[in-house]
Amino acid sequence: MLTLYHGNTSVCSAKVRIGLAEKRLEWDGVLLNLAKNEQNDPAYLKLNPNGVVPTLVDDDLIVVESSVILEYVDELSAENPLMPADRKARARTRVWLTRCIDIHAAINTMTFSTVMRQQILASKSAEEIEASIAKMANPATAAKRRNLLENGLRSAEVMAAFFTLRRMFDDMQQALETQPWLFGAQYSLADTALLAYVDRLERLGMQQLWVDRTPRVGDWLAASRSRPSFAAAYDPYIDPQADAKMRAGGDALWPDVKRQWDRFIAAR
Ligand SMILES: N[C@@H](CCC(=O)N[C@@H](CS)C(=O)NCC(=O)O)C(=O)O
Repeated sequence: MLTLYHGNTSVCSAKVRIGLAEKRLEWDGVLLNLAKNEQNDPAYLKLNPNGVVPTLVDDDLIVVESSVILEYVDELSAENPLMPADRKARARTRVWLTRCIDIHAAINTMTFSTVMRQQILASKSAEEIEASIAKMANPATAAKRRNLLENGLRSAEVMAAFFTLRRMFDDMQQALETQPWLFGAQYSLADTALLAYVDRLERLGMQQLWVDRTPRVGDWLAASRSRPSFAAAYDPYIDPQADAKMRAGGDALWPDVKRQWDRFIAAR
């Protein structure tokens, strides 16, 4: 039996849950409370030394990195294949899967420089914040979190995130101009891999990032969300109140995000 260590609202956990649902595979879940830092408990760090979710365990095999997990999950059965059959499309899919490392970092930046930053600063003292950051296993992740909480949208991380996201939107738009999914008529691994990231941006109230320049991204998001795999991956895990709070926080911060985005686009 597969065991997935995951988090309710974690984007890369949702990404794997979507893949498991698309493949219609049985799995056991171990939910970690990220706000309580359970991802940095010594027992979990033995599975995932970076102190992050998701982690998939299949008997004696431990798989980390959500894109690697997705590809592994796809290979577990020949039914409902997500990897395209065409060799070039497979190579292009793997490029998207590799880009997901940067894309995840960009989504983390947009989350913790805006809504999560506000929620954390409003609910925790400086000492509590520092104690929580000090528990993070990976010093690079801890330094980034400290930077985002200190600087918000002024952080240089935000421009790096915009660079990654603009490329993602542009490449998605180009692919989706002539076809419903990234690799044609068939929903595939690349669609599965990107959905949770674009979904998070929408929950952060940032849909205007694509509405004018790359509108096919919005159509693709709506079509992806209408698949049963999306409901399976999200409905049991999303707290509607927390979700509404995230959207309201994002809407309030949108003018600040837009100002930075416009500055970024103008400089290109
Ligand atoms: N590149 C990794 C990123 C994993 C990651 O950063 N996961 C986040 C949740 S989406 C996490 O566990 N964060 C814990 C923390 O920030 O302390 C992957 O795709 O699996």
